[in-house]
Amino acid sequence: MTAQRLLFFAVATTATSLLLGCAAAPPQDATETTATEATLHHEVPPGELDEYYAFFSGGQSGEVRVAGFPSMRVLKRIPVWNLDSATGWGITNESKAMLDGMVTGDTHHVHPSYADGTYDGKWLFVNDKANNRLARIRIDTLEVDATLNIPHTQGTHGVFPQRAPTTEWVVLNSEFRSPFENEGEGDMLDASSYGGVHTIVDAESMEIAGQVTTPVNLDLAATDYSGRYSFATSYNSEGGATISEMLAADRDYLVVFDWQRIKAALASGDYRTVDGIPVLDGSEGTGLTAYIPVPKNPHGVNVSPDGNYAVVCGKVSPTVSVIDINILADVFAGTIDPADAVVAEPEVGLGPLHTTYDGRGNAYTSLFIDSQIVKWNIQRAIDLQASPQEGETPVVDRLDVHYQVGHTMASMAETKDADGRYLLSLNKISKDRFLNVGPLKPENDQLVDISGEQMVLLADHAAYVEPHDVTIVRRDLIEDKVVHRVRLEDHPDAVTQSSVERIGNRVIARMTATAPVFGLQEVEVNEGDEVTFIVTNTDEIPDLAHGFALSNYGIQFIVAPFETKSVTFIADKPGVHWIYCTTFCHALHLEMRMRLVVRAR
Ligand code: CUK
Ligand code: CUA
Ligand code: CA
Repeated sequence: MTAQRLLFFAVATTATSLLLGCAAAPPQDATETTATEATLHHEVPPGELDEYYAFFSGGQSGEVRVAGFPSMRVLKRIPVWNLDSATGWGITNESKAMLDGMVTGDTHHVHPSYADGTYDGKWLFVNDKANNRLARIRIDTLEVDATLNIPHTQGTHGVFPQRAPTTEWVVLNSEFRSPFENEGEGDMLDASSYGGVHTIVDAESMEIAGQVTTPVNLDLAATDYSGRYSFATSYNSEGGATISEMLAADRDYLVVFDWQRIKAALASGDYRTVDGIPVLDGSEGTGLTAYIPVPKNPHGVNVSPDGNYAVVCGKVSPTVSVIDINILADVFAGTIDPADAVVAEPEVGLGPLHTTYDGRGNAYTSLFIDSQIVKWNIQRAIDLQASPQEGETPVVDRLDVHYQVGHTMASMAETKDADGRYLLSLNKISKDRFLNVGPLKPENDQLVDISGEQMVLLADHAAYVEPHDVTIVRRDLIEDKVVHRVRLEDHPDAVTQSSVERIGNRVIARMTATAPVFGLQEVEVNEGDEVTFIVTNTDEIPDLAHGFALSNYGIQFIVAPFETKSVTFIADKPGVHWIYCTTFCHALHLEMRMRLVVRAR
C-alpha cells in the first residue's frame, strides 16, 4: 500500500463510520482483460492527422494544453494564467490587460462551448481555482480573448457551460466556503456565516449575470442537456472549517439549480445587489435549489450523454449515486422528496472520483484508492436497486491503472455524441512507469480502448503536473474553425509602416517585422523614458513567426503572421541593447536585429 493510499485510508476511516475496507469489490480476473485484443490503436503514422483534439487543463502551470488524440502528441500550450516567455504572455500589453497582475493560476477544468448538446467550436472555458477567475479561449486562434474575476468566491473550481440550446451561461462553483463580502470585518474565525457561491456568467459578454449563494460548499459542476439545470456537488454540508468537521456527516449533497426559477427571479428583481451583481439566496426552501442527499463527501458529478442521469461519485463512500434528471421537475414542484431522485447507488469500489460514458448505456468511474477504472451499466444498476438479486452487480469490467486516477474521460463523452471509442485515465502518480526524473515525477495519462465489452490499455503517456481534466473533441468539430492566420486589422494598432513618435518622455516605436528585417534599425531614447514597441508581423505566410527579444530587459515575445503585439517599459538601463528575432525565420534570421540606444541622463 502506498503512502498516498494510507493517507487516504486514514482520513476516510478515522473520521467516518463507513468501513471502506470491507466495501471493495475484488478486481475481476486480470487475465480476462489482457486476453482481449485491442481494436483501436494510438499510433498515428507520419503524415497523418489525429482523429480528435484533446484539451487538457494544465493544473499548477496555469495553462491549457492541446494534444492530438489518440497520439497524445502535445501540439500547443495555451498560456492562460501563467507567464510564457515564448509567446510573451504576461509580458505583452495585450496579455497583461487580461492577467490583472497575477501570473500564476491553477486550471482544473476546461470545457468547450455547446449548441444542441454538442460542441459548436466557438470557445473553451477554463477556471483558475487559486485566484478565482474564469478565462475564455477562442477556438479560431486557440488563444485567450477574455478573462473575468469572480468576486465573493474562493476555490473557484467546478465550471461548466450550458449545453442546450446554446451556451449562453457558464456556471462556476466556489469550493471553499468563505465570507461573501470578505473584507476583514466581524468574527472571521466563525465559519457558520461562510457560504458557497454558484456564479452564472454570460458567455458572450463575459459578465456576471448573477450569483446564487448556498450555506454549503459547492465543488464540481455540470449542466443538464435541456438548459434547465446546473449541478454542484457539496462535500462540506457540515459547514466545517477543518477536515474532521467536513467529514462529520454521513451524507452531503448534490445541489441542483433550477434555471427557470433563477431566470424568473432575475427578471422580477427578486434579489439583492452586491458590488453591482444580482445575488440570489439559494438556501433550502427558497425554491431555486434542490438539495439531494448523497453519501459522504461526494466529488465528481457527470451527466450521461442521453441527458437522463447525473452520476455523483462518493469519494469516501464506495458507491456512486444515480440521480434521475427527469424527475427533478417533481422535486422542484414539491411532489416528491429530493432523496427519491436517487434511483441507484451501486457499489463500485474505493475512492470513486469521476465518471465518463460510452454512449451505449455504460458508465466508467475512476477509483482513486483502488487505482482502477470500473465499467458499469447504468440501467442494470437502476434495475438491481429496484429489485436486488443475490450476487448480481452492474459492474461489467475493471481495469487496473497506474496509479491513483483522478479524472477519466471518454471521447466526446460530455456531449450527446459520445462515441464510446477511447478513454483516458488521468493518473496522478506514475511511480516506476517512466525513467526517473527526481522527486517530482510525471503523471501517467493512460489511453484505453473502450470499443469492446472489456477495456484494453493501449498506451502510457507522461504528463507534466497536473492536468486534472480533459475534453476529447472530434476533429471535424474544431479543425475547420481554427484559422491559419488572423486578419491584420484584428489588432487596432497593426502597422504596415514603421515610425517612431515622441511625446514628452514617452516614445512609441511602431514597426513591421518581415523576414529578415525589422522595419526599424535603431531607436534612440533617454534613460527614464517610457518606451512602447508595437510590432506587426507583416509576413502573411502561415507558420512564419518572428520574435522580439530586448537584451537585458526581460522582454521577449513571438508575433505570428499578421499578429500585432506591444510592450511598454521604462528604459532604465542605459547603453546599447540589441533587439533580435527569436524564431528561426529565414536564412538571415541571425541578422534580423536592431538596436535600442538608451542615453544616460
Ligand atoms: S478535481 Cu482534480 S481529480 Cu479539480 Cu476536477 Cu477531481
Ligand atoms: Cu524573424 Cu528570425
Ligand atoms: Ca461532508
